[in-house]
Amino acid sequence: MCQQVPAIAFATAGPGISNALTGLKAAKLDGAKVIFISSITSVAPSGKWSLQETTVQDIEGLVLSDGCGYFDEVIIISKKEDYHDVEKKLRKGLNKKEGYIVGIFLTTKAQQEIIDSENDEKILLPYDDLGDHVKHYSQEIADLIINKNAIFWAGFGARHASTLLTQIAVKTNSQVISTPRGKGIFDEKHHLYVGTSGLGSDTESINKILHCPSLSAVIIMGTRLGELSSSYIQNSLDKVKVYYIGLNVQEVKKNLPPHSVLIDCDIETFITLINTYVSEKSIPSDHIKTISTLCDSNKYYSDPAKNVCHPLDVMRVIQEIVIDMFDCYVAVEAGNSFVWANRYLKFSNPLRYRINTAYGAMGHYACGLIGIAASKERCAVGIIGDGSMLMSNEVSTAVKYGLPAIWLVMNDASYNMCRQGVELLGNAQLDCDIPQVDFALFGQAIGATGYNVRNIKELREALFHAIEEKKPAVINVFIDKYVLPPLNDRVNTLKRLKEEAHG
Ligand SMILES: Cc1ncc(C[n+]2csc(CCOP(=O)(O)OP(=O)(O)O)c2C)c(N)n1
Ligand SMILES: [Mg+2]
Repeated sequence: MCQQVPAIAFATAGPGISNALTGLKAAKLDGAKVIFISSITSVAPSGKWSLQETTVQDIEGLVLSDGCGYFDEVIIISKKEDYHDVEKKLRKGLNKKEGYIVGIFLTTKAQQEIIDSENDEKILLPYDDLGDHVKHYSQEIADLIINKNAIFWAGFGARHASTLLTQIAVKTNSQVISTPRGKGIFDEKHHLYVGTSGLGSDTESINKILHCPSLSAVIIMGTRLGELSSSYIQNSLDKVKVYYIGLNVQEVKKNLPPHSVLIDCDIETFITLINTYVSEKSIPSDHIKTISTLCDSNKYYSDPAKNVCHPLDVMRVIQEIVIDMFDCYVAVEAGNSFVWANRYLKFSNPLRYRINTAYGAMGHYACGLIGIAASKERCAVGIIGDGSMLMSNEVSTAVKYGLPAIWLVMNDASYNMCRQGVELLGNAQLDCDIPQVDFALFGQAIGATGYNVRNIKELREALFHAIEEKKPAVINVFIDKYVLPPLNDRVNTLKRLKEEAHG
């Protein structure tokens, strides 16, 4: 997805398809390009109740005319001639920069037919034509960032514009906010970085900057500003100009203040245009301060008497070893890991941090970690809750293919985000306990290296060793379940939504 290359996934009929739906929906919401290929059994139900029977009817319900289903398009192949249209449809769909999830389903009859390949022409992505309004707005925005005070707010869609965005922000002294998926597009240690918006964010300080009287514009790009990406703080931007740049303006429209200017353009192209108006201006090096990370403090939070790690110390060691020392990929799972990592980890490079804020399915990265590790370029470290790890994982696949994937399990014997969320909302307690699991043993049983960690020294050693080894590993970190993560933002959003619903 990061390289804009489509992925192909295969599954069997019946449960193969239904098990894939969560992943496909998440991919759709993330703007990925996936060609999903599966068998189906027949066009209509046979009436014989055969095992795993899957029909055209079952599949057609997965795509909706308003674009909100599991697929953008499904293609049913029930006879040889049905292949004729496939190439045309794939060319059209894969040319869309905003993502495309297509399902190709072959009936049992079609699976037995062999077709000749007639065309091996490459599928090329066309370049966008620049309309006059795009040129006009690029000049207007350039003028604002050069002569006034404007802020960039970048999401994952801006990842390919990282270098240019950085140059422009530094040259014009413009501050940058990022969404969780946009972390690292602009160096989070740079003094112009404001912080990460959405779940876990420090909304108070971000809001202070967004409502500073001298601010004239907010330039948003590459994010749909969904709840976990924004906490909907954009709705309060009524005193400044708001610009949205991206190829999906219609999708985002309702989630922006009404006075926003929507610029339907590829972000990289638009940023390149802005850059042509921004003159070369170097900032003297002594003006460049950096933001400190958890590692810059002498303070540790774990209480040795408790024999468990404080989550902030875990984040500190991840910052120190996983990010700053080894520049690994980091993926975080739904649950408290989302909150701790969004707020406290700082990335200086794009495409290192992965989080699925749109769908937030537990198991997303306990499984998806292997996809990131498959490049074998660098280790992929997943920060995964114990509940998610028990729900599903792909440690065995990593062992089979010798992938450099490390599952760092935040073991609090609890569905803790639910436990603490319910408490913070003032609702009656739910049973969120999970029996404590020895995930080191679990990892070893599958063939990975397993580590049990109860303090920061052990965590440092385990992480260092696992990353150096570049083999599948499960690091079971016992953490303090009573510490509250910075969840207030989400809690307040939920309270506000509840109030709005009740008028
Ligand atoms: C498939 C799925 N089921 C349920 C949820 C709702 N949910 C979100 S976080 C969470 C608890 C996660 O527990 P754990 O993985 O142990 O993480 P923790 O919050 O304890 O760190 C649940 C049940 C979800 N996001 N996805
Ligand atoms: Mg847990």
